[in-house]
Order: sequence, then structure tokens, then C-alpha cells
Amino acid sequence: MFNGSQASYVVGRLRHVEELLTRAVDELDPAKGSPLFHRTTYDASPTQRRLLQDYLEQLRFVIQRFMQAQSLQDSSAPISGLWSFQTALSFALIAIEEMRPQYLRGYGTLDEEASIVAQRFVADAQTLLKRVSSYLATGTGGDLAARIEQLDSTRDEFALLAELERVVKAHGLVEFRSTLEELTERAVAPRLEIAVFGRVSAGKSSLLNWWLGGSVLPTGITPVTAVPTRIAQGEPRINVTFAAGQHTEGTLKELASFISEADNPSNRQGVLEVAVYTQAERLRDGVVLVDTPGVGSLARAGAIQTLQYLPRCDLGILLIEAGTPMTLEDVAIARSLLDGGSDALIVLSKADRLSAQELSAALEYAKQELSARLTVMPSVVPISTHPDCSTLASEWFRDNVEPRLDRYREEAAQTLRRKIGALRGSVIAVLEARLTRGHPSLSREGLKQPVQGDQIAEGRAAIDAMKRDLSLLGGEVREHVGAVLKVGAEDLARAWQERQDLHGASSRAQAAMERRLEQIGENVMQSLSELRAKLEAVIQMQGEQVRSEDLPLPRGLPLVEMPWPANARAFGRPLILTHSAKKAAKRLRQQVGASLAQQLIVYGEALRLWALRYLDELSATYNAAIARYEGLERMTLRPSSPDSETPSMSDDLCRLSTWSGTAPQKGDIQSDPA
Ligand SMILES: Nc1nc2c(ncn2[C@@H]2O[C@H](COP(=O)(O)OP(=O)(O)OP(=O)(O)O)[C@@H](O)[C@H]2O)c(=O)[nH]1
Ligand SMILES: [Mg+2]
Repeated sequence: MFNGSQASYVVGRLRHVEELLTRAVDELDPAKGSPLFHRTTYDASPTQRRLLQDYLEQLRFVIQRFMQAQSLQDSSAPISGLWSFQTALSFALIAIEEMRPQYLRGYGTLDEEASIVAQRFVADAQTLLKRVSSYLATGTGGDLAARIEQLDSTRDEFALLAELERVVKAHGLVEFRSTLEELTERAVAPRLEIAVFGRVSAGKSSLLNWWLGGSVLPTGITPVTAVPTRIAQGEPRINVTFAAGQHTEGTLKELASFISEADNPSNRQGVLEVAVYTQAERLRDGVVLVDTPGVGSLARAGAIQTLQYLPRCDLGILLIEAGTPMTLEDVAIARSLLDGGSDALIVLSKADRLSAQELSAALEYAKQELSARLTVMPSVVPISTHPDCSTLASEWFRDNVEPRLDRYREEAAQTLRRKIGALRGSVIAVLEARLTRGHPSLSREGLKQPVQGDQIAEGRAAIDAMKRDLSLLGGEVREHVGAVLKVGAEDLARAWQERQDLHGASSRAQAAMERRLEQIGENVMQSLSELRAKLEAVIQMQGEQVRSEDLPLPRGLPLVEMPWPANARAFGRPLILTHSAKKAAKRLRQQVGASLAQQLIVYGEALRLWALRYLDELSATYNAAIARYEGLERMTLRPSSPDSETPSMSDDLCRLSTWSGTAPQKGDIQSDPA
């Protein structure tokens, strides 16, 4: 009898033998081997193959009998097939990555053309592999149909979506899966993000608590909110995401321990974002409220995250404490929201603290200041969340917020309907191409042939390259410290030489530095716009029936927030001792260089994250837009479908082509055995 170790050694050897010979026998058969790469030639005759297969069977029998007699068992636990697939995908991604030009150069010089070809291929192949990977990651995608089923089936667009899901699955049109997923996601949760902004203690969290009808968020007179907090309808709980990637769940009571300045000073715990779920009457389905840390020099740690929310929200509410002077930061936030294409509302908070007369003066002042500085004038309304005065808040909500929510919802529904309609057109085109085994419908669809696979891949490579360039952005922005200081110093030295008011010169210097930073942002914006134009051209090259306006526009550059460093007032004085710009620059560097560098890092990071988020959105839309062409291309390359498949395919084509948009069709489909 074998001891335990011997038994497992013997079983291991036998498993190896079976694997070796199974593979060797499979490789003799052209139908079973790899369709692309052949390690062996197919020189075995059918009779030889048969014989070898029989011998292998015999060997298996002998092994099995031996194992039974010796009570040997394969004790290695089987691993999940899907997990193993995921692992194989990871290795495949690495192998593709290793085809980038920098690796190829290790084998000799690489000319420009070869380098472009390699980049294109890597981007293309990785997009596909990542799509498979995300399909596996989202619970193996089997729930897509279930998620669609939960949608309101009386709405025709959802009935059509369900039908499209069925057709895509039935005929293996995997190219359309990611579009289906994106549309389902939008349909399930028509997200609408409303974020509040403002200086520290402006009353942001208090306003959201009023909105939620309870003390959900911590408030207080000192800086409180240290981490952006997203609030949505749901079973009461919190979900914390840390910058390092981990997550933790908790109760609403624990919220303050993650987001408040007192319990998590300067966000030392490295919390990236907290999601709060709660039930509240005013919190409608799909609406996400975002509380942000106050902007301003006192709240540096959270400011970077706040800045990222600016371009991202659908509606931005800027709070300015009634009766306080408007700051450059307030104006910059309002401008950034409006420039970025978000809707903006401005409220003068804590109105209860002022008399009626003072309040009307404060309102007048705020309107004047804003209209002098903004091209579009948002509404400005005084509110209060104080229990004695909360009718102001209720009226504001009724007159300013609710009508907007209705409007956004209608707009979102329209976009969704249009996109589902476009997907229907694409699926029809592919089914037709497949049924007719050619492309007779292409001219009708306005599609050009051949499909420009090269350009499609080049578009992906361009997105990829931009992402890689962005990783260098932080360092690039930091390198601007010297240049930014020089701009400021020259201005100050000139003021001194010309005996101008140094205080005025100091704010001009600040503005010049900010301008310089804005230029970096604008350059990034410019590159993103160029990339978008390039992708648009690629899409248009594929056909005429393309809605390139679907490609999102880059909008809402992060705000440059550069409050004058705390010790800045002091540096007017030492400058009086010099009138050379060079010396001024040196002094400036000594006094504010370090804090300026810190702010530049913050800005660079905000800019990078903003651009990455845009790129993700751009690449998802691009891939969705060209899915139909890739589908068509694959149809021409793939052997045409067996005749047995044709009837159900033509039924599906007919059903989709004549989809009339009446809800009862859904019943028809459900009773269909297909
Ligand atoms: N009288 C009055 N006080 C208010 C009102 N809204 C907020 N406050 C008070 O103002 C202080 C700051 O309120 P918060 O809601 O914490 O302000 P915040 O903007 O969230 O502050 P940070 O999170 O630190 O940026 C608290 O003491 C609130 O009680 C209001 O409408 N009226
Ligand atoms: Mg707060």
C-alpha cells in the first residue's frame, strides 16, 4: 500500500500522462487543434488517428483500474472554470502588452510604421480582452436579461431592449453586448447627480440634511466635511471606498467617523468616497446628491476631490453665505459649472440671520457681482434651513429644483430611446448581412466597404496613447513651478520699478500664475478635443448613418484653485529691496515655492483624473459606435450560418424590422419558444 505522499505523487504522474497524451492525440486532428497556430502537421491518416485514439482509451482504462485497485483518488480540488478563464485572460493581456514597441525594440530597431502597427494591434486586442474580462466580472453577464426584465415592460423602448438582448444572445452578436449593458445600466438607474459646493461652513451639509429630512450628514461651525459623500435612495447603510481600493460597509451612525474633519483629520484614512443610502421623501429614484468638502485654503485635503465633482454633476448648487463678500473662489466655481455645461443654482444660505432689509441688499450685491463676472446668469435665491425659516428652502425646492428634475428626466429618457433605436438599426444591419451572406444591404445602410479595421484600431491606439501620456501629466505640471513663479516675479519687479501699488501687482501676479495653470488645462482640453475629432472621423469613414454627436464633448475643466499662499502678503516687503526680476523670482521661490508646488500637484492630479474619466467615457461611446462595423466585418469573415439557423434569424430580422412600438409585442415575444 502506498503512503499518502506516494499516493499523491503517483496520481500526479498519472494525471500528467493523461494530459500529455490527450493533447498529443488532439493535435493529430485538424478539427480539434488550434485553428490559428499549428504545432504539428496533420500527417496522421484517419485510420492512424483512430487507432491511436483507441490506444489512449485503453491506457485510460488501465490507469483507472490501477487507481481503483490501489484506492487512489485525485485529491486536488477542482478550481472554478470561470476563475481559471479569468486567470488565462490576465496572462493573455500581459502577453499582448508585451507586444508594445518598447518591448519590440529589445529585438532591434523598429521603424515608425511597425511601431504604429504594433500600437494599433495592442489597443485593439486589449479592448476585446478587457471586454471579455468585464463581462466575466459583472456576475458573468447572465443577469442582463434579468435586469432588463425588471424594467417597466409597458414602456416600448424597454420591450425593444429586451427583444434586442434576446436576439443578440440567440445569434451570438457579442459585439453589441457592451452597448446593451450600457443602455440597461442607464435604463435601470437614470443617474442624475446634484452636487453642492461652497466655502467651508457655507451650510452645504445642513442643506442636504434638510433635503433628506433628517440629520444624516455631520455639520458644525468648524470645517466638517472632509470627503465627498454621495447620497442615494436605498436601504440605510454606508459604503466606504478607500484610495487604495478597498471597500467597507457600515451604518449611518458610523458616517462621521469616515467623513468628518474631527474624526478623520485631513482625510488621513485615505477615504476616496463614501456612498450613503437612505430613505427620504425628497430623494427621488435615480437622484444622487453629493456633499463636497468646502473649498478654500482651510480645506486643502478635500479640495482636490471637490474640484473633480465640478465637471461631473448635472446640477451644481453653489452656496454663498448671505451677507458675506463674494470671493474669487465662488465666482470661479459658478463659472466652472456653467462653462462645463452643468446647470447651476446659486443660493444665499443662512438667510434667517439677516433682516429683510439686509437680505435684499445682500441679494442685490450677489446678483451684481455675479452678473459682472459671468456670461450666463444663474438664479440666485436666499434660503435657510433654520427650523423657523425653512419655508424659504421649501419654496426654493418647489420652484427651482423640482422642475429641473422633471426636465432632466425627460431629456435622459429621450436620449435612451434614441440610443435603443440606433442599436436596433445596427442589429438589423448585421442580421441582414448574415442572412444574405454578403453585404447587399450595406449600400442601403450607408455603410462603406471594406470596413476600415485599421482606422478603427488606430482610433483605439490613440485613446490608449493619450491615457499613457496622462500618466506623465503630474510631473509635467510640477515642472511649471519655475515658470509660474517667473511670471509672478516679473510682474512684481515691474510694479516696483514703475513704483506702482504693490498690492495690486501682487494680485495681478496671482492672476498671471493662475492663467499659466489654466493654459496647461486648456492644452489638455485641446488634445482631448483633437482626439475626439479623430475618432469622429474614423466613425464617419465607416458609413453615413452615424450619429457622431454621441461622442461626448470634453467639458468642465477642473477649476484652478490657487489661493494666495498664507505668507504672500509678507513678500511685498522684501521685494522692495530689489528691482530685478531675477532676485524677485528667488525671493518668491523661497517664500511660496513649496506651497505653490503643493498646489500644482493637487491641480495636476485633478486634471489627470478629470481627463481619464473623460477618456473612459469617450472610449466606451467610440466602441459602441463602431460595434456595428466590427459585427459586419466579422460576419463577412465568419463562415455563413448553417441553413437550420436561417428561419429563426429571418423571423428575428422581420420582427425587429417591423417593430411597431406597441407594448403588446412584448407578450408575443415572451410566448415565443425561441
Ligand atoms: N442660522 C443658520 N445656521 C445655519 C444654516 N445652515 C447651516 N448653519 C450652520 O452653519 C454651520 C456650518 O454648517 P454646515 O452645514 O456644517 O456647513 P458646510 O458647508 O457643510 O461646512 P463644511 O463641511 O465644513 O465645508 C453649522 O453650525 C450650521 O448649524 C442656516 O440656514 N441658518
Ligand atoms: Mg459639510
